[in-house]
Amino acid sequence: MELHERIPNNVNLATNPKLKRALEKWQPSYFDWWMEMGPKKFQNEEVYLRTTVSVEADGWTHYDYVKMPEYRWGIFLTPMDANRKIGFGDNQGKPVWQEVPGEFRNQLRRLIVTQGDTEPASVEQQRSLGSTAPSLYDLRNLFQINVEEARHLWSMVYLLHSYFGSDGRDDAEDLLSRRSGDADKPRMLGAFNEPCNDWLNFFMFTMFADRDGKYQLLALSESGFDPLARATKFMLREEGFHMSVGESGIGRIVERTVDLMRIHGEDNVRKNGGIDLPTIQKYLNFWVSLSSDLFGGEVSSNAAVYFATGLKGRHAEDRYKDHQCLNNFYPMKLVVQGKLVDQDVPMRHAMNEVLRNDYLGECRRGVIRWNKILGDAGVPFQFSLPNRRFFRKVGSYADYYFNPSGDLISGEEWQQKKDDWLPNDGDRNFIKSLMSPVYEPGKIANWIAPPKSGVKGLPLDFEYVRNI
Ligand code: BYC
Ligand code: FE
Ligand code: FE
Repeated sequence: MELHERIPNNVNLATNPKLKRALEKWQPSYFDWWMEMGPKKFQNEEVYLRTTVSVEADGWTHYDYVKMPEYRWGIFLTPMDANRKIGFGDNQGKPVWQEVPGEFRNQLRRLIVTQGDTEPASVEQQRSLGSTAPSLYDLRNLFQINVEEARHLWSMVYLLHSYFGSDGRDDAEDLLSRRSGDADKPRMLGAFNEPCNDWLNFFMFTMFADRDGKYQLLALSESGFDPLARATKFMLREEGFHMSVGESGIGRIVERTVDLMRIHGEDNVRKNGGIDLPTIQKYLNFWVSLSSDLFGGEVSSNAAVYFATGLKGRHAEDRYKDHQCLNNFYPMKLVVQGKLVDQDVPMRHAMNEVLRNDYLGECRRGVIRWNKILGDAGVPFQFSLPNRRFFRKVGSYADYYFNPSGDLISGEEWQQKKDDWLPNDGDRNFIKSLMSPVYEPGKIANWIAPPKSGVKGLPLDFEYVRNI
């Protein structure tokens, strides 16, 4: 490990002066980006953060106070397995690639750039949230996620610089010049251009969009391009925390809402400064749909090529017997002449849907845990995942209207009902009205319950962010 380095890493930067120079040249642009587009304010405060310092199973992190601009963003890949073979597709059984195969260069570059683009995008989306944090504990968690997403950017930039020459260096610059939500230079994928400017959005984002991150990383960590597999495998270690912030955040909101209902009666949640359950359901509908779009089209020739070439696999390929998928089909409902009909799609073309299906299964398990909070409190309301066809902007369903149960409906019906299904201006303004900061150690905003425990066994009233 080379922790004394300017760029902590386990990729032998010290012995590769050309690469080191290239990354050190990119570094100042990165800092400019961080100061311009990273968390608004709070750059001089001391935040109790975990820093990734090695790839060992235990002791890979270090916890301490650090000012965010002094966070040591490093490059870490899981250790190489010299015998690793490509696990699927037309090249199954051949040794994995340590260099970019020329014939797949463009596809590989596109996958890495797309993955890389989401990381800074999420930091940009979340940059204003510090000014309305419900507690110091939550403020610290926000910044933890922000610095780690920025480290994920470093990971992808390392791959671009190491393996894609001057094209890769241009890509790395571009990753710093696109901006979430910008009309002229937007981020690449839909969900990463949506505002994420209140904490209900933030928790939904980390629950559902970061979980897309997890599944995409799982698929990329099967890649036959070994450096990509090793980089993404390591990123997955950090990802667990991001999703737990989302799931527990929503859980804490639900707990608080249930409390307010018990104290003041069912219909008075908003009046008493809490978030009513139907509003939570609407935000859930919104972010599940947007995040489902991140998996790409249901029927995708790109996905088929990624699988055939061995560039991007299925989540946990080991679970499957057949790693070729040449003779099987995936059943889907598709719209044909204005009607939903059952169709069998050749499996390789259905790989986006295979991954999305696994993802939605895990989302459903989260919803069940929130419903348990309601059930235990005797509240007769249950959250549900919207159908995968609901409110889609990408793929086979994008040109049609569906209700949350997945039935095809008319445009008029959509117009009439959409405000019951998705957050409307009134909902968004109400949520905004709840957002005021609580920076006193141990104190918490009215609309959310405290967490079960603090960070790393520390008490809740620990000063997670110092010198505010
Ligand atoms: N928005 O053939 P298809 C994360 C386009 S998140 C707008 O299915 P493809 C994180 C697509 O470009 C994980 N456009 O596309 C989370 C294509 O356009 P063209 C990020 C979209 O490329 C939280 C057309 O639709 N990682 O890490 O096979 C915080 C046809 O679609 C969208 C990855 O995404 C969209 N959502 O599949 C921080 C992994 N989706 O070429 C971080 C790498 C599709 O016809 N990326 N289009 O003009 C991929 O594997 C694939 O690019 C995708 C899309 C699965 C995303
Ligand atoms: Fe990430
Ligand atoms: Fe994440």
